[in-house]
Amino acid sequence: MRAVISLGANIGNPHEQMELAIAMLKESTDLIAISSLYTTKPVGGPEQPDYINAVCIIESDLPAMDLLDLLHGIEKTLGRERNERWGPRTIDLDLIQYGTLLSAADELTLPHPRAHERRFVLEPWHEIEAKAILLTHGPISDLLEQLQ
Ligand code: A4P
Ligand code: MG
Repeated sequence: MRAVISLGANIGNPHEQMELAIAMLKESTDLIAISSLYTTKPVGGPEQPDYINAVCIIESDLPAMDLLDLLHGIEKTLGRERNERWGPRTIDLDLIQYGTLLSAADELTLPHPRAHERRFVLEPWHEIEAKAILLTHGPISDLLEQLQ
């Protein structure tokens, strides 16, 4: 199944962490596409540095919870610590959408519940898949337009 994954980093060496995260994803899944890196202003949370954000599309056969575990493993390897919600991070890997799976579980909500309102997710995703549809909210090109 096709998975849309968002990457974000804003402390340590964000560019290097993004590169390493992509390399690790490539080892365990088929990487189909990766966006450019975007510099973005932090949304929510405390005062913190700007983010580097990107979106990639992979193909995977893993059950959804196993894919989330894989993402958490990569975060851990790259020194992610969970202190405060929406706080600064060495790397954050979120599963935005996985095939046509719908889930309302706290551990894994699919599609990601805040993707539709986040330019730092929609813009890089649109770059690599302009016609994509967010299952819960419709075409991402429309969502981006509404944000403008
Ligand atoms: N979880 C549930 N659904 C998912 C999913 N679809 N993908 C659970 C990933 N995780 C999911 O995540 C908290 C819990 O969400 C996990 O235990 C997981 O089981 P986390 O990564 O520990 O914490 P977080 O990222 O601080 O929380 P959250 O709510 O995921 O934050 P967001 O919404 O991802 O926001 N501004 C800019 N410019 N760029 C950013 O990348 N990121 C955030 C984080 C805030 N502001 C930002 C950015
Ligand atoms: Mg997260």
